[in-house]
Amino acid sequence: MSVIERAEVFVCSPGRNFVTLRITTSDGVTGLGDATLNGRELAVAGYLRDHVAPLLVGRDPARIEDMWQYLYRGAYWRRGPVTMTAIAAVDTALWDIKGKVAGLPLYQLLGGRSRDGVLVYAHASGTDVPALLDDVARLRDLGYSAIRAQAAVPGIGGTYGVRKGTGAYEPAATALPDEQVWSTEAYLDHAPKYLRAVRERFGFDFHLLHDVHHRLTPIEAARFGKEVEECRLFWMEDPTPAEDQESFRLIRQHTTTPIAVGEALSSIWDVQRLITEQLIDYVRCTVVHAGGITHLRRIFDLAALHQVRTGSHGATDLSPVTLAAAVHVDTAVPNFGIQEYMAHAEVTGEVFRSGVRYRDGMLHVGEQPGLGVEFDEQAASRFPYEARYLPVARRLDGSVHDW
Ligand code: GCO
Ligand code: MG
Repeated sequence: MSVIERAEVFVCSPGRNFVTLRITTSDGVTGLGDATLNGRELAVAGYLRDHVAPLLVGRDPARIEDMWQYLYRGAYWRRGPVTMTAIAAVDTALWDIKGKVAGLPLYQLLGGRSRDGVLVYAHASGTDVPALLDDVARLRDLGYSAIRAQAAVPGIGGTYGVRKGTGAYEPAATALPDEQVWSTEAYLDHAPKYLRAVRERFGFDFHLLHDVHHRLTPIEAARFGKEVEECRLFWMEDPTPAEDQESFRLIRQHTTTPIAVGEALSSIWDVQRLITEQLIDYVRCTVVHAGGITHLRRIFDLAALHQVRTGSHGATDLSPVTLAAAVHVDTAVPNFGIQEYMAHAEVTGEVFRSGVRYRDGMLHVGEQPGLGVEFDEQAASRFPYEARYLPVARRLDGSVHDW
């Protein structure tokens, strides 16, 4: 019987930090898992190296479900982003191995194709409204039929989610957390205007999305959702923090603007009520932060029962390993909605070679066995870890705001 021989953790920074787990079996088959938790990378690397890798050696790599239960129940300490990201990395690597052993791409192991391609949304942003409109035009020319729009809010300096100049969108850019200013009043005044400007200029023949980044209270989010109904958004994302799932009921009572939540949530229990009580329309959990393919499928199956569709997180702080795994899952599940897509920096491709391809507004998985991603350890060693943090938001009076 083939057994797990090695589990190695690599932390590298080709363009941004990534934590990668590589499991090798006694037959010489390798599997990859992403373990990147933006701004807390080394916590997961340590969890894997110190507390998980020693438990894997000698075990059967084919028993994926059992391994998941062993790591989740066995730890005693349940849930939480660090634990769930570590479990996700092991789970993803084992699915990769299973695919390679079977000689099949991952989506085939998940039940085969439900669709020919995976609809993605791209990111338009602008430091002012004309710049945002130019960016939307650019993405439409590239063939995207779903576009997220974010513009800087006047009078409060840098706004999260808005690219500076022509640089890449980079959510974790500074060695210590940058402290940004936030004004709910200014945002609520400005955002509906630029979303309307996008629709006025380009019409309704494409999906328009917007990310609120957890910055509103439920009643503010209700007002915002109501005000932008005429823009017919595909979704408003993270309108309010989601620890209190019940708080979404208030938003729901006031608006038909669809709601998407889940990128910062890591287990089925974190979205259970949101899903079963139909308080959201899209669940944005993804492979890396929600316990891997095994657990994500459980979340998506629950969502399917309640007419909630998928909309997996896909920012560049998720490695190409996660993107590939997500696109395999997206290809297979019946209740797929949309996939976030933000192309990785070119230099990331020196370390991770992925079979995922963009074409005409969609992503496509390759037919390579498993995930179809290769990791170049030599190249990775040229890009050592660099401390990088997400910004912190403070209100005009200096107090910390929700995020
Ligand atoms: C998105 C996100 C990202 C996250 C980032 C956190 O919708 O893509 O909100 O910008 O904030 O991935 O690490
Ligand atoms: Mg988001």
